[in-house]
Amino acid sequence: MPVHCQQSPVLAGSAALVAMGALVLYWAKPSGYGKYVPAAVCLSARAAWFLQELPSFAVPAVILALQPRTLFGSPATVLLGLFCLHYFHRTFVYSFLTRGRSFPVALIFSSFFFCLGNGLLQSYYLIYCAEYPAEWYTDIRFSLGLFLFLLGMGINIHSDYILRQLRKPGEIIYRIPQGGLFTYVSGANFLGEIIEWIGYALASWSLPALTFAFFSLCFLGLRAFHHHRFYLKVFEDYPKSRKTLIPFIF
Ligand code: NDX
Repeated sequence: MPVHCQQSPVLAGSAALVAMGALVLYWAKPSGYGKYVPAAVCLSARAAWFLQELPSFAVPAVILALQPRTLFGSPATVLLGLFCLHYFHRTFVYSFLTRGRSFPVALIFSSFFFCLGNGLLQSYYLIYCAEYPAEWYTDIRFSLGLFLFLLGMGINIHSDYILRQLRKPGEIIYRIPQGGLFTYVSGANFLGEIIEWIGYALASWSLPALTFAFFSLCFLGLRAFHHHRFYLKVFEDYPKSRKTLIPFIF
């Protein structure tokens, strides 16, 4: 373990992600935005997604920029760069394309601090604690993890695109998603993101990444369950063969 790595914040941050994931499942309530938005003070979806996801991009991007050029190309900087890539898309592309409904201001604050904390945790661990052998890029954990990360990101972006095409600009209506992995599951975009963060945890072989994958599985898995239940309730002709999150299984 490098000399300037403090174990305690890494363990505390990872434990917090596990606790939040468990809390999400224990409460098992629909997350109060999108289909389940309560009557609350809201901000437009574009502004909300930009503001709440920004820390997950800005924190690792600044930490990477402060690293000596000699460090660029090391597994830690490449892995942190992948994290930045995901959140660059979520912050500057997804948020400006979304046709979602307004987002509760209270949730934006908790999301902002969630993304700030997760950005700090993943960045701190990779830059100040992680150690990788010289042959890490040829290790099966890195190559399989990178493949899953990119596969999951592709599924996630494609599925979110399908959802966006269900509405004309300004519409706030729900229709049955068709095509892509929505042929098999109601939470295709969530399945993509879960695969992505499982791949990231494999490629970085780190506790913080593993616990973020666990949190995403809990939060998005439950959200897929609520979406599937919503669709079955609202659409009589919802495809009966379609599963919630895992094709042909669940
Ligand atoms: N944001 C991650 N909990 C969350 C914000 C809320 O990125 O304190 C987790 C994220 C945060 C949450 C975040 C963490 C936990 C928090 C919570 C707030 C409170 C909570 C902090 C940070 C908390 C405790 C106390 C336990 C700690 O109108 P609309 O918006 O529904 O329209 C939707 C549209 N759409 C349709 N349109 C037409 N017809 C249909 N049938 C449609 N179905 C959907 O598509 C949207 O515009 C769009 C996508 O909607 P949806 O519901 O499918 O996805 P959504 O949940 O909005 O996520 C969007 C993307 C998606 O790719 C997903 O994978 C990713 O963001 N995401 C989302 C949530 C968390 C996350 C990733 C992650 O954990 N990795």
